[in-house]
Amino acid sequence: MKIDIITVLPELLESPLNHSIMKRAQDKGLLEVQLHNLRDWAVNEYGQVDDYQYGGGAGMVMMCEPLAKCIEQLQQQHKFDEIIYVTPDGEQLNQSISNQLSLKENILIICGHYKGIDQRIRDHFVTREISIGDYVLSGGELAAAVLVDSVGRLLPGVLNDETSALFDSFQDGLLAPPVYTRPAEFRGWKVPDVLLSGNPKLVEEWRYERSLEITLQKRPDLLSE
Ligand code: 6GU
Repeated sequence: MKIDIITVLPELLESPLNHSIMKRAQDKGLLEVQLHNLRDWAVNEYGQVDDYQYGGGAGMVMMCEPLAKCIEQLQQQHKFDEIIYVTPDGEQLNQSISNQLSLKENILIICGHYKGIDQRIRDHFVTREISIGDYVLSGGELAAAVLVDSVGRLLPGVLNDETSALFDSFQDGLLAPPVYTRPAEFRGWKVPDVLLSGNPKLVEEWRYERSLEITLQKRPDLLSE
């Protein structure tokens, strides 16, 4: 899978996308992420990519021309399955959306800043708008990093048995069960006996029951969907 990202702050994305599992995905050739600095398509020598909004009001808006030119240049390299604008007024990201996106070949993500991007880019290029939750970030970069991480880790071969996505919270509509590691007793706090039983069937049953219990307790909305 290839993900292109248009941003005015590539530095904000470099670190999160080049460590741990995202790094492994790219090293293995399963995921390619390419950052594009929108200032390379600026309208003048000062690197301008934003301007005041029509109708007045505080805050700058990212201009059509740099975005359109950048997008069109990237479109000459390949057709995008989705052109995603990350924005607080988009549909809220969830595991099901990440699963869907993980099946795509080429995705373009546009990160907004200031008051956002000119509506005409949304109307004429963007195919999907995604938010990562009901709060406002200073720009789309951190949201894009979240999106790429949640999608990238689902690509076949990225995770191994130990990190398998199959047992993640949400993957089966339930929250994950509690986990424990050595020692079996710490300050008198014991690991549940069943996990030491060596009986995989009992362990699996216990985990499923804990998952149900925890989901009912913390996120009953997940069970009624
Ligand atoms: Cl995608 N962008 C910004 N700026 N803020 C957000 C968001 C996105 N999702 C939640 N808050």
